[in-house]
Amino acid sequence: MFLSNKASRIRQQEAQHARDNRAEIVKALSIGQITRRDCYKWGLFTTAGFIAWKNGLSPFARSSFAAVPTGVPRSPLGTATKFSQPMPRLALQTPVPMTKDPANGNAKFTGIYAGERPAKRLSYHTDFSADPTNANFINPITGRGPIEGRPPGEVFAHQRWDEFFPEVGYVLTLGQVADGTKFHPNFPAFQNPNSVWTYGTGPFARGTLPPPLIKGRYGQPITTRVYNNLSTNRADNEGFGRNETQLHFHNAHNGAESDGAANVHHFPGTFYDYRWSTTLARRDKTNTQATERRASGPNGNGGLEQVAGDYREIQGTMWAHDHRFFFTAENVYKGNLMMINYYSGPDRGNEQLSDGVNLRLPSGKLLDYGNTDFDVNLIVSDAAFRPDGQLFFDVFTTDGFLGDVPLVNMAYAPFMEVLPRKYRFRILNGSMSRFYQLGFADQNGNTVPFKFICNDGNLVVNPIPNTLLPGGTLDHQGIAERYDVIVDFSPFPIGAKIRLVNRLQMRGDGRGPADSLTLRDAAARVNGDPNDPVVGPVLEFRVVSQVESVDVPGVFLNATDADVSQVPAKLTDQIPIVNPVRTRLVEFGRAGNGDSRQPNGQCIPDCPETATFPWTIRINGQEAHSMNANRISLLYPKAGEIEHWTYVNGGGGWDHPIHLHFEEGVTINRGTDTILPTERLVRKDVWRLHSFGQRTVTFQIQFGEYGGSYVNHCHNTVHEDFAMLMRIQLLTGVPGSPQTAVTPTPNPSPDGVTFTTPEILPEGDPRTSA
Ligand SMILES: [Cu+2]
Repeated sequence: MFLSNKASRIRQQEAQHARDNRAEIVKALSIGQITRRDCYKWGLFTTAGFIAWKNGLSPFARSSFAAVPTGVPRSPLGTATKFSQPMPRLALQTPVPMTKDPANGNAKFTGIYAGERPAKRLSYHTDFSADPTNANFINPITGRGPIEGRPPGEVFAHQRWDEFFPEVGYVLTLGQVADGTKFHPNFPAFQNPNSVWTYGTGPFARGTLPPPLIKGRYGQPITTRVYNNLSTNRADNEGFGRNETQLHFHNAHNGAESDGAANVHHFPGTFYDYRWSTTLARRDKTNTQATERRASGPNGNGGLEQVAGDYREIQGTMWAHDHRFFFTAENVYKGNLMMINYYSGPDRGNEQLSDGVNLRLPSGKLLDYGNTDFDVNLIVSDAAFRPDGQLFFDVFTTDGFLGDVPLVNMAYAPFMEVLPRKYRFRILNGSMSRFYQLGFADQNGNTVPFKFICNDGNLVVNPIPNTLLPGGTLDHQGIAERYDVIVDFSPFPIGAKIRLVNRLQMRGDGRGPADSLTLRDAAARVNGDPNDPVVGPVLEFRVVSQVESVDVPGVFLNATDADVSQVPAKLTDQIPIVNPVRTRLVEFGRAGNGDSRQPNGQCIPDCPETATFPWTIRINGQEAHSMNANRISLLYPKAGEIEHWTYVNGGGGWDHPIHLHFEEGVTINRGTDTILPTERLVRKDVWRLHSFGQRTVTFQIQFGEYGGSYVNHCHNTVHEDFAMLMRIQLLTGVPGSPQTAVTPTPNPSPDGVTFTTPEILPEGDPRTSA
């Protein structure tokens, strides 16, 4: 249907009006000018808490206003055009060595961070609790509460501290974005300091874009100290985002105290020490003497440091992001994310070194490991902007939030110069609600071949050619999923342009994917589909004869250089499927009314005043619940027990990419549906539960080495924040540790953490249920 220009203009104005009104209400609520009660009184909320459909106030009124996915006027692009700015590489962070203090076993930062207080096994909150008047341990910005956000005592001590003693350290700050930040040089406005919250390097820094990249390696544990340098005033957020954070290292094998999702958010002025252990899974069960060469990390000098554990569990492409319960979507969207690559003996990030273990995947050869000249992290996401050019998020939506501006590494539709040779791309879906289906197309819209090598950071046994995938492109990619692919540009002449193209349309309400265009059709929509500008090409590769090295700046790499990289026919070995100790059934849906809010109106932790909770999770067919940090929905009693879990989409037309923290499952089947080769027997940590077909998945899982409180949730972060999240309790700590018992619930406040005793759903506890 075509609207007259005038009708269209009126709708745009109505949409803008509605957005302004909603923004005003949120602001007034956040600074206490009005209350929820006022909203009911004025008829703005229904008793269920939804914003009523009134004068265009409904957030669900998208399609009636504007034919773009945000439901509001197109974001202003100024004079910016696609493919007119170079793609920023993620901001590589440099660690300092850490040394052990023989006097007390603390880990001392060195170099530029020598002035930092040491990292310790026990949180500084422990010292604060012992003497709340000692200024050394008090939040220096607010003068109240502990200086470290990690909860006090043994339960939140770093597990296996001496065994995984940190050898390198990073100091980062989550802060207001630096002055002069734009998503494209020709966009109309610089971002206000509170429009974007990102990581900066060093203590109490401003945030910067692009997001950071950290290179980890097996055998070299890391401390990452994160300062919160946001305003102490919650209302200083440009309409969305909560000034409290916990940083989740998405699926790295870490103790719960460092998982960043144990209800341990911390406050402006404080820091939190995360110990990223680089533990290889199964170290207590398999290859315990570290005799297997493939279970290893690069030692920095051409050799290997062998570690205990199962080489088939090696992880590579990962990321980290905010996980403040009930505010994750707002915070991650605001820029609170980074990527982390783990390097191992087989996946070394060096394409030349030949030792019988290294796979020599495309990467580069100037560095011993972790070359990124030909191994490129790509964060694909979508955003929207207010008419004044500031980043915009709709805090009222519970279905999903779609932007109308495609970003790669937080830059608007950039280009990247490549040499005519093989490249590896590590593609992360960094959106809040959007699914992608990405392919590579040449200038004529023809499919450019690729090989799929990793799913969610896990090597597949054999590379999968794109010809085995629907339409010659990647499968749907849900939020937080990572796909690593190899593309060979060598058939192309200098000057050729190849584009990364999104061919997946979303339903306008944000609930999930709709139809896929053909790659050719999508590639032809250079400026985006008229109904959804994020469908179409999002990144352009330009084949050139020379590029400067990013690994060793000043060195130039040429098209005539030999490509010594390899893509072996076999990358790893299959983990077999065995008979499980037990099975579990987890249903993600909208059953019941959502019980995140207690009878007194409070959430644990605190949630937005306006929040309602349509999303629920049901275990083994019992009552459905929404998120409550003091409720354990699923308990895993004993390290090493192999279970089979089945996830089911409860229906209703929403798609859910479900993320399990801490361990990857080996995907067994998709119920009676066909399973693609990129999932069949493949290790994953996010599984898409579609609404039409592919509604279920069964996988094999086991936990070990660490224990504590983890979570399982929908990674459509809008669903997650409206409480499609449950707590998992692992009793899998080392014998004798507190992590063999149920974790008391930490309840963070600006004055410190208090603990409560969680309830445990009987249907999730095999110790008591049949
Ligand atoms: Cu969901």
